[in-house]
Amino acid sequence: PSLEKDLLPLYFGWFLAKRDEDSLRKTSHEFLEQLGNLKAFKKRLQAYGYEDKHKLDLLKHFAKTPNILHCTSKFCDYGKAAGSEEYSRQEVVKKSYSKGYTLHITSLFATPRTVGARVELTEEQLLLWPLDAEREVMPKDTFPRGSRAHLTLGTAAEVQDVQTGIDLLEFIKIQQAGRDGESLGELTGSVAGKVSYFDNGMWMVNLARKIEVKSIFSGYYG
Ligand code: 2AM
Repeated sequence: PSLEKDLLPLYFGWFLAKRDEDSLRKTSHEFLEQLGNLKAFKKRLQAYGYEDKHKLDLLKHFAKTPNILHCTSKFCDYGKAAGSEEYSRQEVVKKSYSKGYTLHITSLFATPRTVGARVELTEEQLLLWPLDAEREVMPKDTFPRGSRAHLTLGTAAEVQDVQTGIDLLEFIKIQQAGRDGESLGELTGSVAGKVSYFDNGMWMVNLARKIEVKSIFSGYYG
């Protein structure tokens, strides 16, 4: 056996191709602009910590955006995170490394903490999804595999990126309990779709047309 160990990344995931990344950032702005302009949204600002509708600019509220838009498959923390070595040793991970994948975005969501895109993984992509990805952050609940798959589009100041997947699972948990949110309007254009409100400042638009983005499966070592 070799004395050398493989270097483990901060995380593995699907990284958006530059053109699609630029375009998704614009889509995210469009989403926040249209959402922020909805009458129903303006009436429900308290969850975002604002009383006066003139003070809340969602683009400013989500002060931080990721340097590279990506969908994390496995957070390794350079090997410190549980299961990261096992994950990276899998044949499917090695053979998929640096391969191209199309990601399908089915909805966009915003909470007082995060703004993100829900990703619907294909059967092939699910092979790269850790068995315990959902349980890792919500141990008390059960979810269909891949429920947590998402792209972080932005976070409020002081909020960590990891919160986006937790927020997404929170939406899904409410849906699993049989509540589909309150239908409170529609967005148009590139973000066309019905808007649902789930209490506590949780908003989701189900996209009428799924957004497809090109990506490369790889590791981030920075
Ligand atoms: P994200 O996938 O929701 O954007 C580097 O911090 C990347 O790893 C970010 O993309 C972040 O969140 C993700 N990340 C951070 N901590 C994590 C954790 N404990 N579990 C899963 N992903 C995590």
